[in-house]
Amino acid sequence: MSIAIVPAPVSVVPGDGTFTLAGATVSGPLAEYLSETLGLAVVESGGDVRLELGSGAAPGGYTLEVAPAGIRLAADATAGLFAGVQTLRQLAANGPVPCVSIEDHPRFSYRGAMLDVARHFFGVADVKRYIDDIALLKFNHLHLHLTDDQGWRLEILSRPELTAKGATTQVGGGGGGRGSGGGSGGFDAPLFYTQDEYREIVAYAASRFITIVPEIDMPGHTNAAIVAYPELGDSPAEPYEGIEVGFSSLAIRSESTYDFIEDVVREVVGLTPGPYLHLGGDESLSTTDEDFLTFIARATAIAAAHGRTLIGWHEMGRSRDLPAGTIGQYWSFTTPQEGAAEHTLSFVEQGGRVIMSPADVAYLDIAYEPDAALGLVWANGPTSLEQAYDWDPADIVPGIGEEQLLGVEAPLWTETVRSIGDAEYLAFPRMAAVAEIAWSPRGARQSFADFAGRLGSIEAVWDAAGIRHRPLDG
Ligand code: TNX
Repeated sequence: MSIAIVPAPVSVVPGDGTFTLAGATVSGPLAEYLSETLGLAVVESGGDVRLELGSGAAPGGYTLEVAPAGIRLAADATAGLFAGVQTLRQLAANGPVPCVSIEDHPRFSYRGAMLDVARHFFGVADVKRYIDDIALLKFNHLHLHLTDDQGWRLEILSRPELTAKGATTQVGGGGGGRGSGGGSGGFDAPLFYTQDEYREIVAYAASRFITIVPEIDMPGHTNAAIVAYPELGDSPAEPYEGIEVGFSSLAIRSESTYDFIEDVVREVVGLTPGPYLHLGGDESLSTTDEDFLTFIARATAIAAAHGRTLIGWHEMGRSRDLPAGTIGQYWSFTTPQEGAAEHTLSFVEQGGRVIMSPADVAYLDIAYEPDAALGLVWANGPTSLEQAYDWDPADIVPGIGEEQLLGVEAPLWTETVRSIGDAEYLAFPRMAAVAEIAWSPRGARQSFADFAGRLGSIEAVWDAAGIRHRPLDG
């Protein structure tokens, strides 16, 4: 019996025979979750499937032993057990569980997905679904792009107009449609998260061992904030439903801009338990170079005073005044374009590390093929599954290797994405390719053909969970 797991584990030693899940019991931490996902009956202790803490497995990792008489899954921390459960779900997807001995641990501690809820809004139920989708592939961070020109999506109590006036629009209009990502009409619900809803997302993510990384993009991508509070801009702004970028900027020389950042950061940090805060910094094409540097130094200092590790898109590395340890997120191509390598190295020189999201391979919003109804075509796109698999984050920027990398992230921008089903179609199967790059140590990865051959097993899980995906042979 073949054993196919995505992302590829560190070591897989097949055994003889199978274990039958039907009628089996489960005990230990996460027993309830296994009961929900695989239908096992929970028992106090001594289950046929035993989940155990304290194994000596590597950080974030697990060991899984499947024998005809029972299954033992062990890890040092519950997050490792959770990763092992995802492996077990794949092993169980195609009938009896094959006997096997697996040792596994992640290559990178930061394995991220990003959802843009600004261009099109996605309600709480949709975000929870995406959280479950990415958990299956052992992602452990969800970056939410919460603000952009088209909308401000998080309630800020000290700045009520941000959502009263700045959240009424999204790409292509169609306000309302909450829960379906908009565009379907018929509903009249607001296109933002109340603070309670955001807390609900954070808690749900935590139950899947996923850390929410909130992004408040600045000084560009701020049209919606300026619609809400005109004093934040140098000129008045109108609500925007198009897909151009680079036309907005906060007023750099006005003190009210920095009061605003203080208010927003204070509230976002108060709502978000994770260690990271993403401040954007990309595509500030309407901000002069001098103003950009002035702004980044002040804005990052305000944010860092709230005790979080900051993340910025790689353009932020133009600044040499970053708080120590600020993380750079690289979104140029696998061959770095103008300035991108230098700007990314600047984070490392200032004591930080790097998250790799090369747009020509890791952007899930790029179309799969020319003339596709879904997805953008730029970044050398279309982007095939093979292209999404065939790269390595340690080979992109000279001077940024394994040690300098915090991890890898697959962003999904939503200019063309109007429903969570559309999001899933663009994400799967390419997100499985990025997951393997983020999780599997280099030595555990083989050829694209080997990867593609293993995808059938995870497809069975996608189908059982009702996750939309592009046909694997398409
Ligand atoms: C570039 S990536 C952007 C986004 C767009 C995306 C579309 C980045 C930091 N900025 O504003 O949505 O391309 O693929």
